[in-house]
Amino acid sequence: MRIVSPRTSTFWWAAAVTALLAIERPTPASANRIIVDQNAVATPGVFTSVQQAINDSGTVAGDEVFVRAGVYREAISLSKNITLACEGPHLVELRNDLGDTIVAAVGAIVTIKGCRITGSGNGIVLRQDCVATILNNVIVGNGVDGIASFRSSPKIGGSVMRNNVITSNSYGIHIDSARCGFNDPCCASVPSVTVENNILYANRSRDRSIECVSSVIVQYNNAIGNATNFYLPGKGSSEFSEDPSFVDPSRADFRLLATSTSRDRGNPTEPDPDGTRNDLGAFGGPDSWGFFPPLDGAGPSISAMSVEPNPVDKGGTVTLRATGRVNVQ
Ligand SMILES: [Ca+2]
Repeated sequence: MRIVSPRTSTFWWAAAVTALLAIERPTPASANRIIVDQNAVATPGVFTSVQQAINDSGTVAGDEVFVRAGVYREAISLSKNITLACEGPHLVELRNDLGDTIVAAVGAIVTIKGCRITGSGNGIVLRQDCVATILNNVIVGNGVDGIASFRSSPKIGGSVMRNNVITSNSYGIHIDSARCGFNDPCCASVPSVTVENNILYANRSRDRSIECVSSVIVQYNNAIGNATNFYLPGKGSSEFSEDPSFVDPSRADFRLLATSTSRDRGNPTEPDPDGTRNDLGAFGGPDSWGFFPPLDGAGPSISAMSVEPNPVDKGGTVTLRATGRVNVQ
């Protein structure tokens, strides 16, 4: 009979709990995850300010700055080729009441996902030659535009804006230039921009105005209640204007009701974590794994779990395998 000390037993149990709760896609082995938590005590590798985490000399290209729940009032400059990931757009608000909230520097290659972004200026500004992947954000109530790239030749080709809710801004998406027009030769070498599975809702001006890219793919977006819907480019064949049926937009709750017709309407090649077709907006699509399903109490519930090998030698390594089911209400 094997005798296990209490301390070792406690450690193993803690490891099991961590494994159960870690319903998150792990960061690549080569990348670091730097934690920002305004409720934590700052220690090496844990920050209370987003910008401090980005600026830290230990944060390098390929890393992920991961922001835990809270309202973070600061101007954020993304000057490194990193991922800025929030715990969820219902949990984390990035807010700047004194100007633009997130500015991606000239030449930056960035991913911004899972955040609620608001402020007095633009929500996200992409400076020249940026390549931005903007996923699963709620970009709401900005004094100027939701996503903006203008005032110079933007050249943000290759950028992707997918599964966001963009609402109550001036323009929802505003990609413009004093130099270049749509399909202008000066932009001919710039790769395409993709805008899909977004809900563009009740913006004060145009839902989107996208110029100065060699081509733009717009598909599976729902645009409704903006001063102009499907402004530039025009409406794609897979796009529509229907009430998204948010849970409670007056309280910034942009999850979809069970009856929403924006469920299961996104790009069929980009399914939700439960395997169903993509739900438009910030709480659907393949990158919503950290905060899917959208409604409280919907799971996932663990239906089976095994520990291998069992028994395991003291100091040995076990593998936990769990089967979970997501109950979409
Ligand atoms: Ca779905």
